[in-house]
Amino acid sequence: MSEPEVLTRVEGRVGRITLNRPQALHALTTQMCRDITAALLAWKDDPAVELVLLDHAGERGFCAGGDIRMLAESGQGDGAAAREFFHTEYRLNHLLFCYPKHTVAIMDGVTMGGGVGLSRPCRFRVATERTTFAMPETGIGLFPDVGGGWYLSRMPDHIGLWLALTGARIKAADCELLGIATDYVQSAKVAALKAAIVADPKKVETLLTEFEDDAGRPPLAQHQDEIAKVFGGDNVEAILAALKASNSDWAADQLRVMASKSPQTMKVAFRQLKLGALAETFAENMAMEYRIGARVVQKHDFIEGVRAVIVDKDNTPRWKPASVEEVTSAALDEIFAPLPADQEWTPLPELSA
Ligand code: QUE
Repeated sequence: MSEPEVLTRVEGRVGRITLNRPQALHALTTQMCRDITAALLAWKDDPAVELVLLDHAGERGFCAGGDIRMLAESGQGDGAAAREFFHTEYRLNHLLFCYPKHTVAIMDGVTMGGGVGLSRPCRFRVATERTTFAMPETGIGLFPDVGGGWYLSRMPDHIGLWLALTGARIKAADCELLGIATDYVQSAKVAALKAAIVADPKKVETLLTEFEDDAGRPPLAQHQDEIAKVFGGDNVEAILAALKASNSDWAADQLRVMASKSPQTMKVAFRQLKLGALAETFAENMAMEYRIGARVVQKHDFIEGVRAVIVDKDNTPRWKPASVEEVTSAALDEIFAPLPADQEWTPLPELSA
C-alpha cells in the first residue's frame, strides 16, 4: 500500500495534520482536502484536542498549490472533477476560517496557491528563512483563489493586487509586513517548536514568542509607495499605463512580468479583488470564487497555461485574447455570473448551526 498523502493523528492534546505528497511539493488533491476536512471536523468539538498543528513531511516545500494537471485534464473534458476539487478545497478553506480552536501552520518552505488557502486562515502562521510565498495563478491562466479575493484585497496599499497580478514571490520578512505570517522562526528550530507546542499547547503564544527570531528588513517596504500609487488604478489598463509612465527600473520589471501573464485572468483577478473587498463574509467571497473557478478551468488560457508552464515547460503560453484591451467586460460578466441555484458553492453543512 502506498503512503497516505495526508497524515492525521492526535499527539497529546494536539491534532496534527501533515501534508505528505513530497514528489509534488505537497500540492493538494481532492482526496487530501477531504482527509484534512474530516480530521478538522472530528476534532472541532472533541475536548481532547486543544489545538491543531499543520505542517509538511520531509525537507522541501509546505504546499505548492493544487493538483493542476488534474484540473487541466478535467477542464478539457466536462470539468466535473475540477469543480469537485474547488468545491471541496473552498469548503476546507472556509472551515479553517471559522475553526473554533487555535490552529498553527508551519510554512517552512514554498507556500503558494492552495498552500496559502490552508495557512492563511490559521490563527498562527509561522514563516522561516525557507518560506517563499506567492499567488502565481495568473501565470497559468488561473486566478488567485482559496480566499485571495478576501485576503489580498484587505492588504494595505493595494499590495495584494500587486501580488495577484504579478505572481511575485516574497520571503518571510515581507510576509510579516503584510500579515501573511504572524511569527518568524529559524528553520533549524522548527522541530523543537513543534515538540514544545505538542507538549503544552495551551502555551502556544508564549512558545512562539520564545522561539521568535528577527526576519530582517522587508525588501517590499521600499516599493510600497510606488505600489500604492500604481496599483490603485481604476483598471488593469490604467495600472499598465502607470507602469509605462514611470521611469523606475522596478516599474519596468513589473511591466515585463505582467506582459507574460494571462490578460484574461489578470482582469478576472482585478474584478475578484474589488468584489472580494466588498464581501461581507468569507463564505460570500468563496461562493464568488467558486463561480469563477467553475468557468475559468474550462477556458483556453488555463489549459494553455498548464501546458506551457507545467506540462511542456516551454514557458511561452499563447494567451487568447493576447492583450488586456481585448478582454471584454461581457466575457468577465459571463465568468462571474451566478451558477444555477443547485450548483452554487455552499459551506460545509456541519458549520450551519
Ligand atoms: C501556478 C499554480 C501552481 C503552480 C505554478 C503556477 C500550482 C501548483 C504548482 C506545482 C508546483 C510544483 C509541483 C506541483 C505543482 O505550480 O497550483 O506538483 O511539484 O500546484 O504558476 O497555481
